[in-house]
Amino acid sequence: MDLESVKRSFYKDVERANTGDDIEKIRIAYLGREKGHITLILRSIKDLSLEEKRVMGPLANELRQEIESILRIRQGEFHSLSREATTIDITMPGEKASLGHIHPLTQVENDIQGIFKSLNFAFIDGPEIEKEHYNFDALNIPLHHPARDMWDTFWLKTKSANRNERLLLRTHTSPVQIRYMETHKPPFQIISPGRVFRFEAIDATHEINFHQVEGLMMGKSVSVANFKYVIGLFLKQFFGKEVEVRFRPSYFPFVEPGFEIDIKIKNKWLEVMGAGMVHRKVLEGVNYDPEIWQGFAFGLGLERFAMIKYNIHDVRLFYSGDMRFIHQFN
Ligand code: FA5
Repeated sequence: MDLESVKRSFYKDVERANTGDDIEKIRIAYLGREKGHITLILRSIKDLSLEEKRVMGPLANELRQEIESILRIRQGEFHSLSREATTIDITMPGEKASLGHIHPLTQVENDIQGIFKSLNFAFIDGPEIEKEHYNFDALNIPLHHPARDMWDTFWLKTKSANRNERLLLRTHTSPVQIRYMETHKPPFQIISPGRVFRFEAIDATHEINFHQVEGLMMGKSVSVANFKYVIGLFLKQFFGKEVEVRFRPSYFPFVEPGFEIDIKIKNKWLEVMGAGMVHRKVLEGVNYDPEIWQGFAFGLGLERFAMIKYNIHDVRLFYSGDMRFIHQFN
């Protein structure tokens, strides 16, 4: 038989099959080691000319694979039908349901929230699509301020509906500070975790889409000492042990003084958050009297904390979709 007729007769036979046994018979008729139709064809290929071999070899193998997979599917169908028909043996061990689990980043976010809640911080949410005003201007970063270059921005083509303002994907969680202060009177302490976006080159410690947790504590006598104390408590609880921490002077337009905090892992410092005392211009912008109210703010990188806690060397793994990575956190 030639390939075409073998194929045609195979499909006819499969259509007629009514049981798993029928399928097994078809398997032997076509793929049987001695006289299976496909086996015979494959065996005869060696007698063909080189030209013919090149054509027939792949075609015959393709048909063999097609037949194998059809038979496997049909056999499976008959198998499950026959199982359904039998009575259930309740003494058999059950089939284990496979359960999903929390993504490591969500886990770290939950841990961080839990710690700050225990320190009496309230949890606040903010929008991922943000107005230019909240992401920049109200944070003392007006248009043409060179500090805008610190945050490479994804701008949206659409403008805000009511005021025709420019919209963007927020580059940090700091706009939540302004939104909250505009509508609340101090004293208070809040945290706001969320997704942020930056149009920058990706590498082992930088993603274009990552998460921050913003913190803001406002009161009449809040100082840098309070910040150091709160962050110290947080770090100790989060890592479950003392970690080596370094405060470095730094610049953010919305704080004064400003600093960055690094944690030492494997003898290398990794920057994990920016922080500082809220700038008086920001306070004035939300109608807080800077002579009365002062506060500290910080923005930490969630992925960086997860990387240190679980010893992960590359931030890109979190979004890789590689289940071998994700399942390690079951
Ligand atoms: C800020 O975004 C400031 N809004 C932080 C801040 C808040 C300062 C309040 C003062 C007061 P920065 O760009 O440094 O700062 O980002 C903060 C943290 O986010 C970094 O320390 C780092 O942990 C993390 N981070 C920054 N860029 C990336 C990135 N591309 N991928 C992953 N994590 C990042």
